[in-house]
Amino acid sequence: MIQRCIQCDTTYPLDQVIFTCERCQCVLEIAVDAASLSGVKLSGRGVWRYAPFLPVDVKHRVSLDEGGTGFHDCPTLGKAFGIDRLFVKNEGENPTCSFKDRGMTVGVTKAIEMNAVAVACASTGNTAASLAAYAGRAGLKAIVLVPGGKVAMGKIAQSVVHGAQIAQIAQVEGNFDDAMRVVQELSADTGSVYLLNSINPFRLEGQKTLAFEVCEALGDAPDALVLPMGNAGNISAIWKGFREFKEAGFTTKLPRMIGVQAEGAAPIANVVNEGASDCYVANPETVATAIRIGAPVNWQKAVAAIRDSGGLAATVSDDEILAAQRELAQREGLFVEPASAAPIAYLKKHGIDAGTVVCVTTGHGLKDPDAVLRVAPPIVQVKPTVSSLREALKL
Ligand code: AN7
Repeated sequence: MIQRCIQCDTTYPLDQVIFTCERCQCVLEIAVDAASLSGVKLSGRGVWRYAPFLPVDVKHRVSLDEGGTGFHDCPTLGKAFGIDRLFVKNEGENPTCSFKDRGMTVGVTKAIEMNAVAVACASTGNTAASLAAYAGRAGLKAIVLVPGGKVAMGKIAQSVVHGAQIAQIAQVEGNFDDAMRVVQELSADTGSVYLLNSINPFRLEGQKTLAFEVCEALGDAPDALVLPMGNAGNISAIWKGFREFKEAGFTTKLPRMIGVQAEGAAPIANVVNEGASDCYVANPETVATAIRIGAPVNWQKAVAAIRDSGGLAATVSDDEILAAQRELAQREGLFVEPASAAPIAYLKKHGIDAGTVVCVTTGHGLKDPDAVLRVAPPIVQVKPTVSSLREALKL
C-alpha cells in the first residue's frame, strides 16, 4: 500500500505525514491492491475483521470494538416510500455513537505508529467525541476546535468527559470551515500534533469497512446507498470500500451512491447539479449541525464517487429533516440525529428506483436532544391521580 494523490497520481510512502499533494495540492488516498486480497480470510467482527484491507498493523490497534453496527430491515418505511427492500445501517450503535469511530480506530492506531504525542481535529461534534475517546484509550493528548454555539451538547459532553483540550471559535468570528483551516495550520507547524480530520486518508480506510459489512450482510452490494454529506469523507470512503470488495472478488456489483445535504449547506449538490466551479458556501446554516459545513475538504472524492457510481447529490430542508427523524423513530424504533435523518428525508420526498436500498444513519439521536425538544409540544402537567392523567391524555 502507498499514499497517492487522487488528481495527479504522485505517490508518497505510508510513513510520510502529508495530507495534500506537494505537486497539485489535491487530497490523497491509500492505494490498495485489492485484487491481491482475493480469497483472503476475514475473521472476527467489526472494523478489524477487515485488517488485510487496512494500512496499519493490527498488532498496534487502538480499539473500542467499533463497527459491527445494526443492519435494520425497515419494511414499514420501505413500503411507505415505495422501496422493495430498505435497510438502515445504524452507525449510532458505535462506541461513541457515530460512524467516526470506524475511522478513529485506524487513525489513532496510525498516530501511535507515527509516535505522535497529540492528535487534533476541527469538528462539528462527532469527530471530536470520537477523537477524545480513542486518544484517551491510547494515552495521547486530544486537541479539539469547534465552532461556537452550534455544536450539539451531547457531543461537547463526550469530548469533555474523555479529557480533550477543547476550544471554540466565537460564532461571529468563524464556523467549522475556519476551525478546519486553523487545525490544519497547527498540525503543519507542530510536528508532534497528528491531524485526524477526514482529510487524513488513514481515517477514511477505517470508514470504508461499512461497505464491507453491508456486502456481507446482503450477500452482495446493494443497488443504492444513501447517506448524509458534510466534509464528504464518508461517502468517499464507503465508495472506495465497495470498489475494493468487488476487486477482491467478494461482490459482483457496485451501488449508486446518493449523497444528501441540507439546503442551507449544500456546496457539493451545487457542484454536481448546477456545475458550480467552487465547492463553497459562505455561511452554511442547518438544524443538522453535524453537516453545517461550507467548504468540504473531500469534495473532489465525493463528486467522483457520485459520478462514477451513477448516483446523485440532493438537498432536503430542515423541516423535512426533522419530520423524517420523527418518522424513523416512530415507525421503525430508530432514534438518529438530524444529519442522519437527511437521507431518510430524501427517500421520503423522492422515492428511488432501486430494489435494495441501504440508508446510512451516521449518529445517535441522543447526541442532540435539543433538536427534538425545541420543536416538540410541551409535556402536560397532571395531578398524581388516574382521573387527572385520563383527562390530560384523553385516555
Ligand atoms: C452525524 O464531526 O464533520 O461527509 O466534525 O457527524 O464524512 O463529513 C461530522 C460529520 C454525517 C458528515 N453525519 O460526514 C465532524 C463532522 C453525522 C456527522 C456527517 C457528520 P462526512
